[in-house]
Amino acid sequence: MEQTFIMIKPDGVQRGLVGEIISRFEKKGFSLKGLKFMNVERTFAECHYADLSAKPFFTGLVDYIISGPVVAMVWEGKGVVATGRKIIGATNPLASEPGTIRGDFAIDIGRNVIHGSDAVESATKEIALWFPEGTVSWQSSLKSWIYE
Ligand code: IDP
Ligand code: MG
Repeated sequence: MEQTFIMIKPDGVQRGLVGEIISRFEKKGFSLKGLKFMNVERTFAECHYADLSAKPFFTGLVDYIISGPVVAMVWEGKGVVATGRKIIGATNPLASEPGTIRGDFAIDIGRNVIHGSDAVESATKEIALWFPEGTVSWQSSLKSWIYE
């Protein structure tokens, strides 16, 4: 089953959105497979965002991610990578639809509350980076009520 990496950024934590965000993924029917509350080192954040290292906002982005604790999660389910991105909304919250997490809770692109993997390949890389110890193996007893 497909998995994605979701991270509640420091602003999401500070603003008390952890429960709300987890709830949206849970209510959709996705399964939580990994969860950590942690501070990240600068070099770790640089590694996570390595693809953006040439961007002018890179240093500011890394400063933002290391500015406080984050919630790192792995969610599992059919189509969870693409649907997770839809639940999150567009990168710039001013363009995110109402009903999405960024559309409902954010304004600035540099304070957009949450990260989600953008493809199955990047999800695999990000899960390996953030959860080198592996994830939790379990099966929700609701599975047959969510999948036909
Ligand atoms: P994504 O988070 O929607 O996948 P990316 O393009 O991968 O968007 O950018 C990663 C993160 O970098 C964004 O979520 C946002 O926090 C930040 N970011 C992207 N573009 C800008 C910008 O133009 N100014 C400031 N921060 C940006
Ligand atoms: Mg991205």
